[in-house]
Amino acid sequence: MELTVLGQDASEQAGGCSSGSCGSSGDQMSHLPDEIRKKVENHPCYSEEAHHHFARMHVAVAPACNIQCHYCNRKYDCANESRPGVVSELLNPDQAVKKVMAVAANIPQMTVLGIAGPGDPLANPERTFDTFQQLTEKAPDIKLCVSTNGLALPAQVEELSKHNIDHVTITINCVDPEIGAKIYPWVFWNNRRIKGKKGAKILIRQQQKGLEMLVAKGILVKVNSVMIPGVNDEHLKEVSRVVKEKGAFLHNVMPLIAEAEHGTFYGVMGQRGPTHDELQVLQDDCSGDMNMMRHCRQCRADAVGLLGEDRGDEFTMDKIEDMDIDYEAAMVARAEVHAQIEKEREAKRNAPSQAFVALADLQQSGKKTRPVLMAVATSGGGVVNQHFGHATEFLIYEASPEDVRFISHRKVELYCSGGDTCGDAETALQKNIRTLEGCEAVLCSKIGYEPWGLLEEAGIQPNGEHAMEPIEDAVAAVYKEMADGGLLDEPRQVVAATA
Ligand code: CLF
Ligand code: SF4
Repeated sequence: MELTVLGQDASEQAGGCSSGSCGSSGDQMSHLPDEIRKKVENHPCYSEEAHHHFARMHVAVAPACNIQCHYCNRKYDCANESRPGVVSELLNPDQAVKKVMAVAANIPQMTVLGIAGPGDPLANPERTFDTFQQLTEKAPDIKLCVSTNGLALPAQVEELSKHNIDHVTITINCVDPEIGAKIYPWVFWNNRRIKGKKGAKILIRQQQKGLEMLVAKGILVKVNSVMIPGVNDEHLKEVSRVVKEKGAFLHNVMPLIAEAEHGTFYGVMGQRGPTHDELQVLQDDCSGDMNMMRHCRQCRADAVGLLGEDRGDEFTMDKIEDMDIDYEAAMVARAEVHAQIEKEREAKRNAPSQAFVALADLQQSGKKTRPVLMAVATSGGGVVNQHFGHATEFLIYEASPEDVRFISHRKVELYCSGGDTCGDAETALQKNIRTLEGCEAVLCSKIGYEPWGLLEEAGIQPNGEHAMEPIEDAVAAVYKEMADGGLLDEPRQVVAATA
């Protein structure tokens, strides 16, 4: 059997990277031309491996929008990048630049500034480009990124390229106007509101044209698609094929989030979002055609920090006013931190992969074992380093005899504030355990007695033995332990999750 670790040939992997499984991560970038690799290697969205190390921030400078999506009610941030139901404080470009400088000085891992709302950035070109212009001059080490619905994109491609923007996300939910009419009730085009299929046709045409123009300019394009069961789920495979053919670099299929309390059309009409399994199946189907992003956190339009964490509260405008920022000194410190991170990543790439060794042993033993999902608590760095009770999300990995691959993340509620209270908030804890349904092990740095017991009751084995180890190595080691213990010879006995 051919052995792959993280989707690579064993021959590539021996002595290679042990991190990341996203189509764009780690050594999977080794086939890319240098110029493109440089653009993605420190971008937390374009590289799954980089998202363990580098942070992004958004500034909410773009209030208006030029289309209507059925998953948006405009009270909140643009749901093409954000979870619906969160609202960002609108900033003017000067405030936004001040905020970026403050965050860059305090979070040296922040490498990317994105504009993703709260409306559509290209429907607000003056505010968006004023912000980019100022940042190009004042913080040249920060990569600039923008996310758009695509309607105004062709008209702005030239301007985007002048501002040195290397990364553009277009949300493309369909390439068929029939389907588009079920997602977009109208678009605002040439000073008129154009409804239904006709409007969707214009939007699709603009998106496709914009994609082609960006690719022709050498700008990397990520395509976001919102998976809407019964509306565009099957069709997204076709979308993936088309956008790949046109040169998109990465496809990010995100789940629809529709709740009645958000007041969106879909929410009120009871349109459901996909289950974890449905999303994973579609992502796997689309990944045959192109690189898939599986680590998107659907961040808000003013998100700050590593993906999955939100440090926005530390950088409100009133707090920033009191900060004394020396950006030149900060640039030096940022460069040092980046060099240190790069050193660690390089060491990791060059270290023999323990994951590879564990799986190779398993294969040599000839045992037939089934794939297993495991949840991992991490606060960054690509290692298992978080207390079970301090996790607000778990990364989900699938281990099999062939590879260890990143699948998704699942959000949970913080139920433990530390110390002796760990495990007191039973209801939240039980809910979190239900969220981990389907997983057979959870890897963390530490865990209290009570959650340990409840996890075991739910058929999920807690494991704190691999603290500070690289995630893939730890997952592979636990998989091998399970296999050696004979736990993977039979199909899994499903245990009802704690109610
Ligand atoms: Fe922001 Fe988007 Fe740029 Fe990333 S987010 S504009 S590409 S810097 Fe990233 Fe957040 Fe997902 Fe967006 S995790 S919502 S994909
Ligand atoms: Fe809302 Fe974004 Fe759609 Fe505009 S593009 S309607 S802001 S989700």
